Order: sequence, then C-alpha cells, then structure tokens
Amino acid sequence: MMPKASAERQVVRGACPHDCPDTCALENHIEAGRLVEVRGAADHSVTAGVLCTKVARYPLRVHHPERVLNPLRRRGPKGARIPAWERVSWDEALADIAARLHAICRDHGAQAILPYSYAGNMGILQYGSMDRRFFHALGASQLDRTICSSAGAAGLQVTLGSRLGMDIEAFAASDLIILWGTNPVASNLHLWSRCQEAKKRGATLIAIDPYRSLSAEKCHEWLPIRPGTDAALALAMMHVLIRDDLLDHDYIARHTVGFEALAERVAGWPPARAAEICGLPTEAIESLATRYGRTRRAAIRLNYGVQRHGGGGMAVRTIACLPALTGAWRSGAGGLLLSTSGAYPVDTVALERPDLMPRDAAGRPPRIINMSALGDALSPERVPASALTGRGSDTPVRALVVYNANPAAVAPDGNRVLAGLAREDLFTVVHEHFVTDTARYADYLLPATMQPEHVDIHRSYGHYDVLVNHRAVEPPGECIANTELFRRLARALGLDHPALAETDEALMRQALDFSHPALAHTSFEALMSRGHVRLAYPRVDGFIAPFAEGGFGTPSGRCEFYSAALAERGLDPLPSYVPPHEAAASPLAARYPLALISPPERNFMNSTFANIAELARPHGPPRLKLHPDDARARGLGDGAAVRVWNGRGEIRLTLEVTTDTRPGVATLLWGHWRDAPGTMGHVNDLTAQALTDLGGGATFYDCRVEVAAA
Ligand SMILES: Nc1nc2c(c(=O)[nH]1)N[C@H]1C(S)=C(S)[C@@H](COP(=O)(O)OP(=O)(O)OC[C@H]3O[C@@H](n4cnc5c(=O)[nH]c(N)nc54)[C@H](O)[C@@H]3O)O[C@H]1N2
Ligand SMILES: Nc1nc2c(c(=O)[nH]1)N[C@H]1C(S)=C(S)[C@@H](COP(=O)(O)OP(=O)(O)OC[C@H]3O[C@@H](n4cnc5c(=O)[nH]c(N)nc54)[C@H](O)[C@@H]3O)O[C@H]1N2
Ligand code: SF4
Ligand SMILES: [Mo]
Repeated sequence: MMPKASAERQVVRGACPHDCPDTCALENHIEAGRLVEVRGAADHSVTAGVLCTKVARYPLRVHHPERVLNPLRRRGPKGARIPAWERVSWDEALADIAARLHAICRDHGAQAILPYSYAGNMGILQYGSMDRRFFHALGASQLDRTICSSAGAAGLQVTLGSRLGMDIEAFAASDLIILWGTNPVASNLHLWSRCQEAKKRGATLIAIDPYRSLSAEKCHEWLPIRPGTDAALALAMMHVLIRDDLLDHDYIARHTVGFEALAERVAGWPPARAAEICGLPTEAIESLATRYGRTRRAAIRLNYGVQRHGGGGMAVRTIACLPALTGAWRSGAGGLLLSTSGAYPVDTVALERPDLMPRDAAGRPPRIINMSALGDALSPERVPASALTGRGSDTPVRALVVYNANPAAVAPDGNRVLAGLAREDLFTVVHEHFVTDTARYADYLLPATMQPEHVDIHRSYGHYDVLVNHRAVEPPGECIANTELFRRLARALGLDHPALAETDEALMRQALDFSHPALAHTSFEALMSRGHVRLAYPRVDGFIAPFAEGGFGTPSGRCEFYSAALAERGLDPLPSYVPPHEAAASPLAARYPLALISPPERNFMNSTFANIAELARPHGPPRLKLHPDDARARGLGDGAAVRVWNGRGEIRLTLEVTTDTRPGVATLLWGHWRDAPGTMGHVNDLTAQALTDLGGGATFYDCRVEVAAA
C-alpha cells in the first residue's frame, strides 16, 4: 500500500480489471472510506500516469445509483424491460439456489449446470480460481472460453509456439508500424501513445482495416481491406519479400523451419491475386511489402479484428510468419505483438484444481461447452455437437450461472441466446454490478464487488508486468467478490473439500510461480509492496525481445513456416488463405451483399460502461455506417431509418453515409445495450455462431447482411 497522501486522503494501489491490453496501474484516492478519484500510477512506466476516459471517471461507475447492492429474486416474467425484483437475504438466496442446483444434479446430472463467465474482471483470482474449483467439485459442464482470442492464440501457437510478442514500450522506437486489424486509440491507448512518439520521430504508420477507425485516420496510410481476407494480403507480402530477396537469410537458416515449402506456396500468391481478394490495389500491396522488407525496425501490432472470421486462426498463423522472414525480431523495436498473455507463470492447476472434477466410467471429465455457441447450447431439447468442444453428453442445460459476462449483449446469434435465456425450465443465476441485458433474465441477481472493493493479482495481454490490486474500500451494501460467492455456494451445497474454503490471501499466494525464470528475480512480498513488477525475458536495447535469438515455443523450437503438428491433424501445414464462412464469393452474398463488422465504441469496454450516461452520450445512438456507393444503390440517404437483416435476425436503426467504411462493408460500432435509443434489436442478432478454423473462436465480423429503408 502507498503512504497516506494527506490526513484526509488515502491512496491505495490498484490495477485496472477491464478486458484491455493496457492493464493500467491505478491509484485509488479514498476520502472518509469513499472512492473519490482514480488516477493512473506515474511510477508504472506503461501507464505513465495516464488513464482512458472510462476509468478516469470510475467513481461514476462505482457510485452509480443503479448499482445492484443486495441479492434480488425475480418476480415478473423473464426478460422484462423493467424487471420486478424482490429483495432477499444472502442466506435465503444461497439456500434456495443450492436447493435448485441440488435438484438439477439429482434429476439430470451435474453436467446440466453450465457456468458462463468471461473477462468482465481480468484479475487472476476473480477471473478464474474459486469459481473453477466450485464447478469442478460439483461436476458441472466445463466452458470453453472462446469468445475473444482463442483463434488468434491457436494461430500464434502454430507459428511462434507461444503467446509472446513485442514489448509495448518498443513501439516508440520503431520506424514502421503496421496497425493490422486494431484500433488502439480506442482499445489500446498506451500503445497508441508509443505509436505517436514513433510518428514524431519520423516513423511511418499504416492501418489495415475495412473501417477508417479513429486510429486509421491518424495513420499515414489506410488500406481498406475486405473483411476476413488478411491472410491473402500476408501471402502476397511474403511473395514480394522472397521474389525481391528482402530476407534475413541468417535468421531464416538459424531460427525457422520450412522456408523452401513456404517459398513454393507463396510463389502462387502474386500481389495481383491478393488484390482481387482483398479489394486493394496491386501497387498498394507491392509498396507495403517493399517498405516492410526494407525496414529493419518494423513492428506489426496485430489484433483481434483479424481473427473474428472463419479463417481467423490461419490468418494469424500466416501474418505471424512475416517478422521471421525479414529478421525483424532481432531488434527490440521490430517484430509482432498480438498478445503477451503466455509470458506469465500463472499456476492454473493450483488455482483451478482440475483434479476435483469427477470422471465417468471411461475416465472422461465433464463435457465442454463452447461459449461462442451459447445460443445452440441453450436449446431445450439437447446440446448439439456443434456447441461441444470434443465429444460429450447432449443433455440439455438446466441451470446457468453467469458472472464476469453479459451474454445477452455480447454472444453471437442473439435471438437464439435470448430464446434460451427465456426458457421457463432454465434456472439462471447472475452475479453482477448492474441490471444488464442478461440480468433481466436472472432468477437470482446477486451483487458483485468492483475493483476497489476486493483484492487481486493481474497479468496483462498487452505488456509484461504483474500488478497487484489492493482493497481500498469496504464493499457497499451486500456486494461480494466472485471468490466469496463460490465459497458461499460451496458451503450451501455441502461441498466440504478444503480447497473450496481457502481465503483470497491464500489464493493470491498460489497464483504465480515465483521459481519460474520470469519471476525468480523478485518475490511475492516485493510484488505486494511495490505494486508492480516486470517479468524477466531476453532484452535488446532495453526492450523485451522474446525471439531476437530464436527460442520459439514450437515443437521444433523454431518459427514454423511448415507445421508438422498441423499436418498431423490433417490440416494445411503451410500458411494459407481460408476464406470467411460468409465470403464475398459465397452464394449467400447474392442475398446479403454487405459484410457487417461491429468493432467496439471507444467509451465502452465491450458492454461495460454503456449504462454510464456521461460516457454513452458522446457516442450518441448506434448508427449503421455505409459507403455512399452502397447507400445510393439502395436509394438511402444520410439519416434514413433502415432495417438491416439476414437469415438470423433483423434490426432497425439510423443510417450514416460515410466514406469511413469501405464499399461493400457495413460498420456498426458495438457495446451498446439492447435498449439503446433509436434502435430495435441488437447487432448480435445478426452475427453467427459459426466457429473459426483453429481455436473454436467466435466469428463476429464474418456476417453478411442486406440493408433497406425501414
Ligand atoms: N475502448 C475499448 N477498448 C477495448 C475494448 C472495448 O470494447 N472498448 N475491448 C477490449 C477487448 S475485449 C479486446 S479483445 C480488444 C480488441 O482490440 P482490437 O483487436 O484492437 O479491437 P478493435 O479496437 O475493435 O480493433 C479491431 C479493428 O479491426 C477492424 N477489422 C474488422 N474486421 C477486420 C478484418 O477482417 N481485417 C482487418 N485487418 N481489420 C478488421 C475493425 O474495423 C477494428 O477497427 O480491445 C479491448 N479494448
Ligand atoms: N458484435 C460484437 N460482439 C462482440 C465483440 C465485438 O467486437 N462485436 N467482441 C467480443 C469480445 S472481444 C469479447 S471479449 C466479449 C466480451 O464479453 P464479456 O466478457 O461478457 O464483456 P462485458 O460485456 O464487458 O461484460 C462483462 C460483465 O461482467 C461484469 N463484471 C465486471 N467485473 C465483475 C466482477 O468482478 N464480478 C462479476 N460477477 N461481474 C463482473 C460487468 O459488470 C459486465 O456486465 O464480447 C464479444 N462480443
Ligand atoms: S480500460 Fe485500459 S486504458 Fe483504461 S484504465 Fe483500464 S487498462 Fe488502462
Ligand atoms: Mo475481447
């Protein structure tokens, strides 16, 4: 904890819990036991004293008048716009929930219970520790958490063998920065500030994005690529690099496998071929590749926009080959960054205790349900094979326990999700801060603590630091942390394994392996008192540079242009282009000619913050953005009331005609709740449950629609 700032004001160290690559170090300012201000820590180099608009105004969220402060039982119909609740005591709520879950276990088996959680809170404890232990001990279905990053993670695993990448600080020293499917002004502010430093030094910034995002408009060049075609672009870039010998032969010889096979593959990808697929000029591809090949300190900030398509895993695997061809990894200020989450020696076995899971006669643990197919998983008759990861029982889900997530607003194929949530025979428990779109369907809505009110340890997926979140204030009302909820539920259900009673302090000590080389230079105590520590990884010029000397985590220990592991699984062992499920060339495109993408709004964090009026107001109501050519072809003008539909759903809202979105692409910024002003329906009523080629990920941006006047 930090010293008292003054007699009245105390400053307590925290960490931002939101699903953001920046994982900022916070200073919570407390007066008379109340959070009055949140500042970015100045002594944490990544945060550098700066926060985004959302968290800089965090007291608005913590003290929001609509915050849920007590356990509530639903009284009216499920999904009512204004739900009716009855306040109950924790004891009563726990006893009733335990009785309901117990009856489901007895009548249908514990696999009929499904936990549904994601990254509303990214703390190692609050994201996944006591909750996993509880559901494991119960024998509930497991959840495959695929909604965000699993395709990209699988793609990186193939080529690099781990989720490691460039140091965020190194971007400031890069000479060429390619923002590939990412909008850091909105979603990665502290990387953007490094990009701006580089720009001031004379670096070139290029954005590859179907939409002229807040970041793309500040780059030197914007390449408005057709959604889901990035792999084709990368293959053509590799064609040029090899054709023109813009290669680091020494790096290739020492640290890669499969160069000959790669060269043969990309020989078939002249820029003209990619130009046709990507909807970009051939010269733009030539020039991008040449500049990339001629710049030693060339950085690619790859992000998740690229992998939310049917071929998303292969796209990441393909793009991740680029820096090994040119040897960009050698310099700290070159290489690629998608995620650093693989850097942390988190002891998940100790935290989650998979050993507590029961096994069936064949020795198999409970089935695994893919969260990106929640709509199908909630079918009343059976869980279809398409919603399962691997094989398992098809018995219907009869209880859903939601925490750290808002599936009614974030899961694809929203009409199917809502139909499932509305089932009278589904018992739903939601642990939340607010009456979200999902909470409206809850049988029990339970009050959760926010970041200043509980403890945690944080890793990051955008930098290499570990952070501590100390508790700064008493929880308001009857709010409890996720860890405490699952301790209480375990007790109520009579689950008496000692692992289910461990305190948060005990869990904190188990979270990280301090004997791992990345942490051996420090200790738990040092972390607690300093508030943050940087992991130890190889450095070049002061920046963490994980692959400067090779050291890839693949089976061969090299960057794998050729992957024997993919070949063994019967998949293409070489980088390739896998078209989107709903590609421009598919028969579906005749009926639904527009590709719809729905990246997040700047002032929201997924669907979090969308209910804070001060943050929502600047965005205004959601608007569908269409290129003037596409609007004209449909006789639509700016401000028209339109309907947007496909085979999955229909929504109504206002049109904005703008050259910020490329022809053939409709853009609808996302994060708004279902009852956003001026709209009927929600963008996720249009998105599909289809999964990615690798990693079983969600395909939010692989979605065709048609638009007409409402
Ligand atoms: N303010 C804010 N910050 C956030 C979030 C938020 O909701 N709000 N969400 C957080 C989360 S959960 C995540 S996963 C990260 C995501 O971080 P990013 O992946 O950086 O996400 P976005 O900012 O949406 O940027 C994705 C960009 O990809 C573009 N795009 C869409 N399809 C394609 C395509 O096929 N190819 C290419 N090249 N580009 C494409 C979109 O137009 C968008 O501009 O951000 C995190 N940070
Ligand atoms: N159309 C479209 N859909 C998308 C995306 C997109 O770009 N377009 N992006 C996708 C991506 S990248 C992601 S990651 C997912 C995000 O999906 P989610 O992880 O579901 O994210 P949020 O919508 O922020 O919901 C998190 C909820 O957790 C609650 N919460 C926060 N902290 C705690 C806590 O400590 N305890 C409990 N019990 N609750 C807490 C918050 O109040 C919030 O309601 O959405 C996906 N959906
Ligand atoms: S949301 Fe991101 S930028 Fe904002 S405070 Fe949290 S970690 Fe920092
Ligand atoms: Mo995400």
